[in-house]
Amino acid sequence: MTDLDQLKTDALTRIENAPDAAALEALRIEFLGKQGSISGLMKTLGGMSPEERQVQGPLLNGLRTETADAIAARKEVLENTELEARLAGESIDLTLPAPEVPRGSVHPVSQVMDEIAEIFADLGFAVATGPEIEDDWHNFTALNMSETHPARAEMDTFYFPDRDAEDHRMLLRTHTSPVQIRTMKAASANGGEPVRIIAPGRVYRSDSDATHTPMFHQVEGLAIDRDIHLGHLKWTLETFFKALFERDDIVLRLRPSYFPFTEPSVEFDVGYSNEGGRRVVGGHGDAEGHDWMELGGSGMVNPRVLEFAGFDPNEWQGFAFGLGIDRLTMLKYGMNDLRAFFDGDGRWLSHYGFSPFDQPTLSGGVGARA
Ligand code: FA5
Repeated sequence: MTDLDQLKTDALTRIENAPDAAALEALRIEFLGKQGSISGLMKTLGGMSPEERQVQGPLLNGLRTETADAIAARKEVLENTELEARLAGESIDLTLPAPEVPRGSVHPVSQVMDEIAEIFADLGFAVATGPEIEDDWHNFTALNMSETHPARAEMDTFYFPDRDAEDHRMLLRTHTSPVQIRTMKAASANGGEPVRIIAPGRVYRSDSDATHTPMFHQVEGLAIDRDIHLGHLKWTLETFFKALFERDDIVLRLRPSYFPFTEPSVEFDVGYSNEGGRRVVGGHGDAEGHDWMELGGSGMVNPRVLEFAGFDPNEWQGFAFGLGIDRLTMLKYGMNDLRAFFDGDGRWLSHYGFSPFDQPTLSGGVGARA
């Protein structure tokens, strides 16, 4: 065997056995790099006689090509092996069960707020909002409660120490009624236009026991037009409760009452019965085994309030109502402790909460029932 044959056998064997890309690269440098052994032999061609070069030239060229081809072939094998190993390691077993991801739930109060907005949207009411940090002008004065009005004291109010730029006392709104004022002012600024809004949201009163919490939820309703009367209010409330409780036998009782911002004022109750310790809405409250539950206050918007908000009371009238959403939620979903709503207990929420992907929808909607 010539030296050349020996070199070739040696090179091809080592290339064939190179364990990885780095070892293969080292061999390429060793044989074919600038200082490589085969490159060195190629350089000797220049010093040979033409006869010798004619013999050695093809041999050396052949050796160089074969070595380069062997390196390329080995490189491909190594790359394929590496790819296969990676694919095997990264394979996904689609039959494995998906890992459990803890999922939140929709709070019953949020659920009922959505249902309320849905029903009133069917009746043509838009949703309006207002700030929870209010000034006493919007919360009281514009609602016909002057500085000295006794009704101010009835709503135990959380006040801030500061006053705003117009020297109004700042407070946490005690009801959603200031949204009436803000909405009417915006509508009267355009020269006066009909209004139909509901305003759901948080309200605050410094008061806490089994049926009262310092923060609770109300929804305000307001309809202003040129020919609104108490009959519209009664129909609207009745239609709303029938849709919310998904029952046609809802009986509403309106009782004369007093709110400074409505005249006349009425409180409204719904009839319910007690079934197995659970209140079930429906039927006449005076019937055997039945009673009435107060759900909110309402009335025709006091002409003074219309004036405060920029409407001419000789031309415009309206009705307004405000009801407690938390009590409504208790009635609809059969719960009996208001305070549990705000404890943030995960077990309570997973029991009473609603899946964000599978919420109950109102069967039929208002159109089907009206
Ligand atoms: C008002 O807040 C009036 N703004 C309602 C109104 C609006 C009258 C528009 C006329 C026109 P009242 O203080 O009665 O009224 O509260 C209304 C409802 O909120 C109550 O019927 C009750 O359901 C609920 N509510 C009142 N205080 C609490 C409380 N501390 N915790 C839970 N719910 C409450």
